[in-house]
Amino acid sequence: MYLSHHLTAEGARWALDGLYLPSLFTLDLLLELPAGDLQGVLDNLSLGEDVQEEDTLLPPLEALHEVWASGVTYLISREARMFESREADIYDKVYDAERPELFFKAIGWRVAGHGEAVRVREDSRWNVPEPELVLVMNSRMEIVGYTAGNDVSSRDIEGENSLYLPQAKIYDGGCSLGPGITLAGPDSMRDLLIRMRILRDDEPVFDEEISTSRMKRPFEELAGYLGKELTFPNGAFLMTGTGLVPDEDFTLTPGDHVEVSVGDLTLANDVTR
Ligand code: DO4
Ligand code: MG
Repeated sequence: MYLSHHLTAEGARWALDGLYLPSLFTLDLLLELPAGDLQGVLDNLSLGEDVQEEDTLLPPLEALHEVWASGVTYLISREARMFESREADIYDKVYDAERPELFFKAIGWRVAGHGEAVRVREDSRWNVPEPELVLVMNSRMEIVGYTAGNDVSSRDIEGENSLYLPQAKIYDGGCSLGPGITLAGPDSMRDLLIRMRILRDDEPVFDEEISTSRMKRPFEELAGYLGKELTFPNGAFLMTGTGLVPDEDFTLTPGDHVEVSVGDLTLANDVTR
């Protein structure tokens, strides 16, 4: 089952497998439900007309959904951060620690969707896209789906001082998600291919892939830590970390085009100032 979010003449509407759901349907309400009830509830909703080509695709979340992120969940992310940072050992420690790294990334209204622009910070000279599997969780922190995400990051700001992490990670145009949500349980996500392509002047300058099976921590552990002392009555999104890092001499530049594929979902964004 695939959920997509669109701007229609009557306002924002969700669609299931390409057919519009009732206009009162919200993701907020769906994610209040236990995982075991989702399929039954969706099966009983009456589906309307086909999504129209002129209906703009919106990011697959609502204004007040929170997007969180985990970090240093793949070996390559640990190594890249140890290279860029003056405090290399913190990345080494968190990779092996019982408690994962979790940080706030974006509120729903600030997230860019498929086809919208992402940005690099003007006060940063070294930036990268981070292609990530993004878990969709309900109010009980059960994993009920996934989407693709780009955790655009400033490597020099984070590298200068790890206390600058929020500035390296949270800014206008620093997060994209999409195109839609594949509703599925966590077992279907354990060996998904994540691919990132970066095009500059229509030529690929980066094209690599990795499987989610290379992730150090189980998804349930990340979701469990996020929900330990935080409640999300309408669900939450969790980026699960990057396993693909361009070489040190690469920086993302306005004009670049980034494609992040997770399984059969592809999120594409141009980079602007
Ligand atoms: O520790 C900083 C952030 C790590 C991150 O975003 C990642 O590994 O994807
Ligand atoms: Mg990341």
